[in-house]
Amino acid sequence: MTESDTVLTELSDGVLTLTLNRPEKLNAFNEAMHLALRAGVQRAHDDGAVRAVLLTGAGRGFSAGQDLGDRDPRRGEPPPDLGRTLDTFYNPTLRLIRSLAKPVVCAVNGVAAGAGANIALACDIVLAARSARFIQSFSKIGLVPDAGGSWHLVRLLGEARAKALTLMAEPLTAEKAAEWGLIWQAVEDAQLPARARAIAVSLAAGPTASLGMTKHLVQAAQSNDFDSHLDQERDCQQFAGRSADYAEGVLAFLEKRPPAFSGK
Ligand code: LHQ
Repeated sequence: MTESDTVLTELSDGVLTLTLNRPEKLNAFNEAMHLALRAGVQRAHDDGAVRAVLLTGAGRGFSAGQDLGDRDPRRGEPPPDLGRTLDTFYNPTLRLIRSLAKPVVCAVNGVAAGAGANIALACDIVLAARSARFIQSFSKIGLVPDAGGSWHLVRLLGEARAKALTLMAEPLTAEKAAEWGLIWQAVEDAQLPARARAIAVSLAAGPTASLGMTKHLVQAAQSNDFDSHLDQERDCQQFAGRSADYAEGVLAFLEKRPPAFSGK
C-alpha cells in the first residue's frame, strides 16, 4: 500500500472526502496515514474548489488511534519519543483542521479509540453510527490523552465526565455522546454515509467565507473575554458584509428564491 492509499481522497460537489483506509487495523495511524491525512487537509486549505471536508473511515472502525504494532517493546529498541510523534504527526494535522476556514464534517462509522477519537472531536460537525463507540484508551496502555482530547472533552462535557472517560477508558456509545453534547448526532448505521454527505454537500454550497469565520468565532469564544469577542464578531461581520455571498443572500431573500452562494 502506498502512502496515498492509506487515505482515499475524492472531490465532488465541493466536498473533499477523506477516508482513512487501513481497515484491517481499524484505521490505526502509521506514518504513511498521518502524512496522507495531513496532505488531504492541506489540500482543503489550498484548493478553492474545496468548500467542505468529509472525514470518515473504511471498514468497521473509524480509527483505533496510533498503530501500536509500530511500537512493539519486544523489539528491544529504546523507548520512543512520543512527544516527537505528537509534534511531528498529530498536532500539525489537528491545527490544520481547527484553522481550516471551511467546515469539516466527521462521520464516525465505527469504533474511535485513543487519538482516533480525538481527531474526530477536532472536527466541526461530528455524526456517529449508532454502533460506534468513543474510547479514551490511553490509560489502558499507560499514556495520557492526547490529540487535543483532554482539551475538547473538558470544554464539551465538563470536568466530571472528562475525568471519568479518560481515567476509566470506558467506551461511550454514540447515542450517549450525542446526548451529552460531545458530538452532533448519532444516526442509524445504514444512514450514516448519506446523512453525513448531505450535510457536507449542503455546507459546501453555503457562504464559505462566512462559515469559515463562524467556525473560528465559535472556537475563539472558549478563550476570548466578552469585550474582545464583540470586537472579533464586528470585524468578521464587517468582512462578511462586503462579500458577494451576503449580497446574494439578501437578493435571494428579496426575490423569494434559494441563494446561489459562490463561496466568495
Ligand atoms: C490495531 C490497533 C492499534 C494496531 C486495533 N494498532 N493494530 C499518540 C502518540 C504517540 C504514540 C502513542 O499513541 C498516541 C495516541 C494513541 O492513539 S494511544 C491509543 C492507541 N489505541 C489503542 O490503545 C486502542 C487499541 N485497540 C483496541 O483497544 C481495540 O482494538 C478496539 C477497542 C479499538 C477495537 O476492539 P475490537 O473491535 O475487538 O477489534 P480488535 O481489537 O480485534 O482489532 C481488530 C484488528 O485491528 C486487530 O488485528 P488482528 O490482526 O488481530 O485482526 C487489532 O490488533 C488491530 N488493531 N487497534 N491501535
